[in-house]
Amino acid sequence: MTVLIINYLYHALFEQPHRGGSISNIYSQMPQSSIISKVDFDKIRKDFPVLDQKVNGHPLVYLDNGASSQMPAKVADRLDHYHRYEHANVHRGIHTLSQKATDAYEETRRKIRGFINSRYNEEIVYTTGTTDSINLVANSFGSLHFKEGDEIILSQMEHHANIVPWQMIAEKTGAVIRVIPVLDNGELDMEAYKSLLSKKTKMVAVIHVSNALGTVNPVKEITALAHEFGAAVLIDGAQSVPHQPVDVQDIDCDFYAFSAHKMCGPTGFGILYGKKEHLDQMPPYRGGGDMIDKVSFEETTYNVAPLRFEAGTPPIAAGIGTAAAVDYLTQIGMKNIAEHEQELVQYGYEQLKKIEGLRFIGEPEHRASVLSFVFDEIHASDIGTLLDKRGIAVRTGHHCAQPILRRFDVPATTRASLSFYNTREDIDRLVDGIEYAKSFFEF
Ligand code: 7TS
Repeated sequence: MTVLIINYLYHALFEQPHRGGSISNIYSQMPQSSIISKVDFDKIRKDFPVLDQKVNGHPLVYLDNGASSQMPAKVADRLDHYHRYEHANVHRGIHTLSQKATDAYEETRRKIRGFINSRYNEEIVYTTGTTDSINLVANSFGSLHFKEGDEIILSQMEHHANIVPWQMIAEKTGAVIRVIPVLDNGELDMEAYKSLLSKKTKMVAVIHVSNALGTVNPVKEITALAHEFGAAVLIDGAQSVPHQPVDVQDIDCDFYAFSAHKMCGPTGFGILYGKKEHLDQMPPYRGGGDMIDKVSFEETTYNVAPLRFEAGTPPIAAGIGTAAAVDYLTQIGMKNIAEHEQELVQYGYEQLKKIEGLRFIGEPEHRASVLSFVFDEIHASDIGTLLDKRGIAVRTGHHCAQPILRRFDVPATTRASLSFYNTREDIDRLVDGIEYAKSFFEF
């Protein structure tokens, strides 16, 4: 009986495979006229009520999107509606409300599949964020495949979320971590990467877009090179999915991790994409309800992937809100978002470069959404505090990427991280704010 119910749920939740092609399912389902070709980004800004406020007496300029992006009213409304009228637990109730919640929650899997063009719904694992996604792979894939002397290749520009989980599993299994160095311009040293690869390499885990430098890494090439040696590849996509179209079949990576709260969605929800062939083999990472097939004190058997990785009551509302965020971004078009942000980040780069004493950390050829800089005579936290007095929100510090800051011999940077709802005026306000901050320090 239990098996029958699981089979029923499995077939109800997951559809047939979606093969190849670079056009995402979501685009192909949508009438072309509903995809805005020339987007009015000034109008789009009005979708974000949070941006329409004063902070310390000044209109807010929000340039901390790398930490977390803002939520449009449509996504907030979706969350509110769920909480008020639709709430029930998922994957268990026979009653209508529970089935409706399950349908809405599972719809997210289908939407994410289209958004990143994965092949199957079952390749989309729900997690609580990028950090959780990477921990899942490190623990589950790592405990299955790593042994003494195997090598895990990371890069020098990783976020701590893509360093520490690998160190923890390396300690348990005897695997060894190797690091791809970063060049002076903030790009990966690809020649060094090639020389690190060997038959011992079991995993290459690299960031798609650096949260500390803005560098866009050649993840397709990195993946192809790793596959020549039979190694699996995990891409940390926390800073890429919100800013550009991502196609996991085109990259051909084995795993891809990202967070909803950096792409106009709620906190507490994230995604792990994993190739079916891997997920089907991987053992569960957490135990509890929902992830099992049969439980007895003698023996427990597990559910199929991805449910095997989703123990306990999940963040249902956040999952449903994420589908609304995907709809919202898809309606604007990720290609339009990427083009707009490219224009904006280039403008920001040129304007900031004119400021005397400002030094960029990272000057890569391909940059996405991040401008990270220092002044030799002023600490980043002083800049950040003075910008805040002008209503300008930036992040200062090591951005949870201490190794790369050490590489550039700085303890902290000031980071402006952009989103599509930012404007040239926001950049101009940032430049004014920096001049204001500088005026407190005579040198
Ligand atoms: N990977 C990258 C590249 C990130 O930028 C972040 C968060 C994470 C992983 C972790 O994501 P989480 O949602 O699991 O926390 N980055 C930042 C940042 O740059 N400032 O605050 C958080």
